[in-house]
Amino acid sequence: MPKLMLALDVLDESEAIKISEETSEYVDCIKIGYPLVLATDLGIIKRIKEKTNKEVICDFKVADIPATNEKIARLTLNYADGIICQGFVGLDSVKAIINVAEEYKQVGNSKKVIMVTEMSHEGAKSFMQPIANEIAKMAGKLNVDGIVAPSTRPTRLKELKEIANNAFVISPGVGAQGGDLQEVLKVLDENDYVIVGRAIYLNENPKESAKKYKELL
Ligand code: O7M
Repeated sequence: MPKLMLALDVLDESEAIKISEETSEYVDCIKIGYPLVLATDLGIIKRIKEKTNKEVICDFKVADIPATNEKIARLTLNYADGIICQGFVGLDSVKAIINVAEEYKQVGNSKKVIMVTEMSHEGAKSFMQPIANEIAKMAGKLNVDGIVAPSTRPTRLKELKEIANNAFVISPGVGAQGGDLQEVLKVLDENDYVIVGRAIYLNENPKESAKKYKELL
């Protein structure tokens, strides 16, 4: 059974803390990205970790030259347990992030690097989909910890998971984006994560919704 990753894309700190505390019984990992960090500050990652004791992955989909990626990774991994980057920028840019994570590993602090292959929205079909298999191959070459692949396209999810076969998969698209959870469950295993955001945090009872997803998984 895959694990549940909460996408905590709310814009208010007290709401973020309330939802993450309420749902923590059912959530395995919390993903925080630009919406919440820009609405508050990078320290929100630490504050959510302290309140929930959960692993927190930072989703900045980092996509810059190696020197800039390195700076972003250093600042982010100071707080987060893992960082999400784009793969389309190429091997050297992703490697710069892996190098920073390696420095942490050397002092016994494990940090995850997760790389986006193909995104879940319609527009991803135009430019990302045609190169996504190559990006997934690069995931294997670089030995990244995980990849991001879409629950909105279970066939593509399966292909990308098979190509990047040493990496776990974190997969968005179930819930608000209409992905078919039953199909997704045929593809993902116990090392992988289903990402759910709005279907939990916009629900009038986020705890019940998180419980429902945990049970479905
Ligand atoms: O369940 P939702 O649709 O409210 O939220 C999905 C989350 O996953 C949200 O944080 C998105 O930014 C993110 N996401 C996608 O929806 N599609 C992608 O292709 C990739 C991501 C993502 O998490 O990338 C790391």
